[in-house]
Amino acid sequence: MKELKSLFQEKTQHVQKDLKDILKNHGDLQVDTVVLRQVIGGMRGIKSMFSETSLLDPIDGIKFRGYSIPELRDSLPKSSRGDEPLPEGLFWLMLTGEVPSQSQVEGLADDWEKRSQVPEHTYRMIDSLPLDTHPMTQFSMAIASMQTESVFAKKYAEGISKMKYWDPMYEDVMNLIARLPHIAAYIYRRVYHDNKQIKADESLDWAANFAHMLGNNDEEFQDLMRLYLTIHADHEGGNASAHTTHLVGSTLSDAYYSLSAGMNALAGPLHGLANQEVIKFIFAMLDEIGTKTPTDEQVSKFIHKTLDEGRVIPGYGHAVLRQPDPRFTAQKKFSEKHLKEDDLIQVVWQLFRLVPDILDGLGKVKNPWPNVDAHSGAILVHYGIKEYTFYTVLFGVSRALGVLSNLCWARALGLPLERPKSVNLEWIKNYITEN
Ligand code: AMX
Repeated sequence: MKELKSLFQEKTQHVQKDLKDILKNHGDLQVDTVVLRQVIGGMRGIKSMFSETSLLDPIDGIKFRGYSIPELRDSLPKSSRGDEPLPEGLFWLMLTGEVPSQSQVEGLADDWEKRSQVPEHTYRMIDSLPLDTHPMTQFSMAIASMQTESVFAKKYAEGISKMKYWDPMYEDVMNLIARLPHIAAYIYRRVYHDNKQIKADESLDWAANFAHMLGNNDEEFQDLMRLYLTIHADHEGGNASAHTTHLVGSTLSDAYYSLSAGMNALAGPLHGLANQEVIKFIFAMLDEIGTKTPTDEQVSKFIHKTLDEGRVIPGYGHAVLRQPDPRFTAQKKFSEKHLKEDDLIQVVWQLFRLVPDILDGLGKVKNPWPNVDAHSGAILVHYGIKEYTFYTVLFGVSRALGVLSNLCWARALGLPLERPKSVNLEWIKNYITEN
């Protein structure tokens, strides 16, 4: 899509100029201090990365180019058959900083449709894996297997100038995003539906076509997928999947290597896998209590038991957020509109009433509120996607939009190889003695 590509290039030139001036005139201005707790404790909160696509506020939650989730739901173009924003629009916004018009998102959807041919060997590679291979493993390997198609890797081998890196990176990113729903749906149908594959419907937008290929043509489900794929896309640069993708990309690995690595980070239970862990937790609780409609007392007892066993309550807590996650709230609003009679949704809301006070009572949890993963599983179960080991793949398809637009920016701005400094225990002890 020429229009998006040239707009992106134009925008990057302005930012490039700004960054150059900033580095020249203010490069030594201090933005943060680092204490030993952060060195040992996962670098929490250290301001040390540059990412244009979104910014996370502990209270207000994520803002994509200044737009909060409720604002996105109001401002981004929608399908004529739904009320939720089209993820194509969010990608455009992240890449350019501008809210696209209806015809621009339709053009982008058409472009992705044209680029969506998955190489045959990727399907053969997926087919060679045992059926019980975790869907995230299949997804990450499928992405890496398409590296054979990388335009960036080919151009780099030919000796392209570093001023032009952004161009083949943009092509890889567009091709990759176009193919992800096809790969994800293929994995889903292969593992859970006897490999009965469903052909793409070219008339549908990116998210609705994904819903169709998964096997559900309900318009409400298609709209859910638009919302889901929008709200999971980005959470600024420091979260594990975004940071991993960026780190790998900073070595000039192409988009396929970088995204595959990012997906491996998303597959961890403290990150994207939490969405599968939440529904497992709810099912285990209902199973043990023996009812679909437990009392508050029964639920509280189960939460306490889980904590006493030294386990976390999945879907609650966050490294940055200090309020209920607006992505949770957006899913709650969707459920209030469409699914409020559903027993499982009621349990999600019951947990929302009970868990925060219990976590607060532990006296150590910095954020007792629900995150994005606390709600999604129960909604998916309602629409027939009950196979929860697949949930993180859905998250991954969405997260690709954010981390890959970031990768385009990184190459356009010539951001360098990431290389923070690590220290050992001896260094820390000496430092303490000296200070
Ligand atoms: N249940 C029980 N204990 C929790 C908790 C939860 N949901 N969230 C935090 N804690 C505990 C931590 O384990 C830690 O305990 P410790 O001192 O004994 O090790 C203590 O509270 C302090 O942790 P924190 O500073 O509040 O959180 P963090 O920044 O270290 O970790 C997170 C953040 C998300 C990993 C953590 O809240 C957690 O494990 N939550 C459950 C898993 C989850 O929902 N992950 C998804 C996050 C969103 C995403 O990436 N998709």
